Amino acid sequence: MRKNIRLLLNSTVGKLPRRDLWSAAVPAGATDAETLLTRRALVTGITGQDGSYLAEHLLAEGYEVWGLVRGQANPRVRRVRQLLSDVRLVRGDLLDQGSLISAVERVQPDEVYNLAAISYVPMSWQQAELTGEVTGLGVLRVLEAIRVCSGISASRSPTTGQIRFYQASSSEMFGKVRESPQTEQTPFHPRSPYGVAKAYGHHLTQNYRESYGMFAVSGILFNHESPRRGAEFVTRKVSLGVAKIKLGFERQLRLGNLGASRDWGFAGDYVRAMHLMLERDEPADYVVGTGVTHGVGELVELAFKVVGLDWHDHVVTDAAFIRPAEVDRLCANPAKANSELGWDPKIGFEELVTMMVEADLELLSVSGGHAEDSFGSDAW
Ligand code: NAP
Ligand code: G4F
Repeated sequence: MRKNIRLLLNSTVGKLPRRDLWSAAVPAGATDAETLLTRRALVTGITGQDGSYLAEHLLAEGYEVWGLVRGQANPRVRRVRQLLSDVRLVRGDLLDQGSLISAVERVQPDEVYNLAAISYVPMSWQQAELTGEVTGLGVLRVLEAIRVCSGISASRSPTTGQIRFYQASSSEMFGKVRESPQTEQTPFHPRSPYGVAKAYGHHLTQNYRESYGMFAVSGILFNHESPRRGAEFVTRKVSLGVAKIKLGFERQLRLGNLGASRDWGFAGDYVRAMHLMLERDEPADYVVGTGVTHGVGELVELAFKVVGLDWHDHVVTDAAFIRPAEVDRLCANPAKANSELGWDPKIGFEELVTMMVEADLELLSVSGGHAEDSFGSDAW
C-alpha cells in the first residue's frame, strides 16, 4: 500500500517525474532544497455530487486537487470556486480530445479520477447519442489524454512514474441481473443507453490496463446519495418533496415505479473507496455498495415518517416517470472491497434518509421553498 508521504527533496531529484518521486528514497542531505511535494489529482465531474466529496477527501489527505470544468459560463463553477476554494480549476470537456490533453499537460497529475458523465438514466433515452459520446467515448478521450501525455504506446510501456486512472463505473451495467448479490464477476446486461455507455467505459479501462500496462481501474459503484444529490434522482426528489409538503409549499409528490429496489449508500463513504483503489500496489476493479437493498416504496415511507406524515396521503404514481426498461433490483456483494481495501460503509439507509430530509427542511426553510440550487445546505 502506498503512503501519502511528503518528501523533502534536494535539487538532484527535483527533475524526476512526479510519480517517481513517491517511490524514490530520500537521499542523504535531502533537506537543503526543502521542496515539499504533494500528490496532485485531477478530477473530472468536480461540479457533481461525487466530485465535491472526493475533492474534500483528497484535500484532507494532503493532495493538490484540480477540477476539470466545462462551458463558457457554467453556473456550477461559481459554487465550486466559493465552496471548494482550495480546488484549482482547469477548462476541458469530455467531448473535446484536445482540451483533455491540454488539461493533463497543464496539471501534470499523479492521479486522474474520471467522474464526469451524463449520469441521469432517463436522459439517456432522450439523448442517447450524447450519452454515448460523454459517458462512453468520454472515457476513451480521458485515457487517450493520459496515454499521449505519458508517451505510452504499444511498444513503450509506462514507467513507475505513471499517472493512475480511476473510472466511475456503475451497477447499472448489471441491469437485468444474472445473479444476486452482484460481484466483480457478474455478467453485464445493461437496460439503458446509460448502462451500455458505462459498460463500454468499463471494458475500455480494463483494455488500456491490459494493452498498455496502465494503472487504470474501475469502481463499480452502487447508488450513493447525500444532501448534495441532484434533485432529479429519486432519493433527493423524495427528500425535497417531503420537506416541501411538511413546510406547506406543496401537497403532492409524483413518482414512477415504487416497486424497484436499490442498494443505497452515502456518497461521502464511497469516495473513500475510489481513493483506496488508487492506493493499491496492483490495479484491480471493485464492487462498492452496502450489501443491503431497499425498495423505492420503503424509501418513501421512511422519508415521510421522519416528518411525522403518512405517505399514502401525498404520493401519486405518474406514468411519466416510468422508464422504457427498468432495473428492478440491485444488491452489491462488496466482499472484495472489504477484504482488499479495508473499506466499509459507515452510514446506513435510515441515517442517510433522515440526513437528507433534515438537510432539505433546513434548506427550504431558509430559502422560502426554493431549491433551484439542487445541493443541500451542508456546507454548500
Ligand atoms: P453528477 O452529480 O451527475 O455529476 C456529473 C458531472 O459530470 C458534473 O460535474 C458535470 O459537469 C460533468 N459533466 C457532464 N458532461 C460533461 C462533459 N461533456 N465534460 C465534462 N464534464 C461533464 O454525478 P455523480 O452522482 O457525482 O456521479 C459521478 C460519476 O459516478 C458519474 O460518472 C456517474 O455516472 C457515476 N456513478 C454514480 C453513482 C451514484 O449513485 N451517484 C453510482 C455509480 C456511478 P457540469 O456541471 O458541467 O454539468
Ligand atoms: O434515483 P434514480 O434515478 O437512480 P438510478 O436510475 O438507479 O441511477 C443512479 O444510480 C446508478 C447506479 O446504479 C448510477 F450509475 C446513475 O448515474 C444514477 O446515479 O432511480 C432509482 C429508482 C429507479 O428504479 C427508478 O425507476 O427509482 C425509481 N423511481 C421511481 N420514481 C424514480 C422515480 N426515479 C426517479 N429519478 N424519479 C422518480 O420519480
